[in-house]
Amino acid sequence: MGEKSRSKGFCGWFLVLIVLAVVVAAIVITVKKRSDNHSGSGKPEPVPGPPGAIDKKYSDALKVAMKFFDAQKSGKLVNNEISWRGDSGLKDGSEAKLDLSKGMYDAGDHMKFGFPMAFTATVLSWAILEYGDQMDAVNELEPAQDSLKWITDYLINAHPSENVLYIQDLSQHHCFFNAGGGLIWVSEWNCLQHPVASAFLAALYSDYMLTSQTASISCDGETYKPSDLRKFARSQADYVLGKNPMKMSFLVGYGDNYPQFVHHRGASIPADESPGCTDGFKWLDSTDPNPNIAEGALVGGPFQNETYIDSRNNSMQTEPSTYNSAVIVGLLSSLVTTSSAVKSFT
Ligand SMILES: *[C@@H]1O[C@H](CO)[C@@H](O)[C@H](O)[C@H]1NC(C)=O
Ligand SMILES: *[C@@H]1O[C@H](CO)[C@@H](O)[C@H](O)[C@H]1NC(C)=O
Ligand SMILES: CC(=O)N[C@H]1CO[C@H](CO)[C@@H](O)[C@@H]1O
Repeated sequence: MGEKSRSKGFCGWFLVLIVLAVVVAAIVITVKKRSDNHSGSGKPEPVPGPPGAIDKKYSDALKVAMKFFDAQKSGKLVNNEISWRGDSGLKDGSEAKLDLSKGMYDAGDHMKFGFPMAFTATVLSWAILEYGDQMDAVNELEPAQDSLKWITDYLINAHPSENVLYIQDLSQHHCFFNAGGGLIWVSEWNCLQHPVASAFLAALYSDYMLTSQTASISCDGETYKPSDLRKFARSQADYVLGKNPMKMSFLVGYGDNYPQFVHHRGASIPADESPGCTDGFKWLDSTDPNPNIAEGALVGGPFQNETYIDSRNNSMQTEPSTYNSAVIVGLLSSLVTTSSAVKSFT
């Protein structure tokens, strides 16, 4: 307690707010940059240059993370490579005479929430816009674009006419903060969404600083260089991938030790079963690990005291989501090679 932890908490919040503010700036700059070129203003663009050397750790993790989108697809699956997934939601929207069969289930249940899906599409498209070349360098650009289209196909159909949008809202979970050790920690429920999103934005901001040749920024009396922001981004990614007191990777399928009791209907029910809606609780309550691996799932993550209870009924820690996947894909794309901007300006 006392001054120190409070000011730490403040600085953490401040950092989160700064990186969030950058979202708006980055979108404006990116859009402007594109339209400037199209209008032929003749202003020189920052040259992104070729992606640098590939970092195997982040490249492997990116390949794993990208797979979760496939596990979440609704509708008639195309080139499905997941043995335990099949077609679903084929009649969605039929009551309204709309084809809402595509889109993605947002988390462990069979729910297609509009706002999380829109968030996922926004972050994913943003990551592609910023780091598409990095994704391409490790053959992950096409899968990313394919997943994005799977969502936008749904969203476009869900918006059949002006002022009409078929959506479902998601209630907010309570959040609190206490800036803690290595991991930025904001909320007990799905805690990893915050550090991973902050890390993605920090990596991006670091690249923008390099591109605009900004030497440093100040936060709460501290000065941060682009390399500091990138270091922070890496620290959060490394924590998620296993560099933590639990020695656990929170990205399912990455590393040797990852969650086995992911709160995920498809992963916890044997593929040859076809239970009714509420029959699934039989498997939820089972003490056996999931029969199917929800590869690429980024689970909710640890408590503030750095413990993780790997239990299917513990959804605040063990449930993955597509919006988690969008931010981890963004973060890993930014780290997958040494930033091209770094090369250009050092
Ligand atoms: C860690 O925190 C959780 C959630 O606050 C709590 O339930 C659990 O008992 C704590 N574990 C330890 C070892 O302190
Ligand atoms: C959740 O599961 C764990 C172990 O699988 C069990 O010990 C605990 O009692 C369960 N809690 C609830 C609320 O069902
Ligand atoms: C990236 C991009 O679109 N570059 C274009 C910008 O505009 C010039 C001149 O119109 C084109 O030659 C570039 O290909």
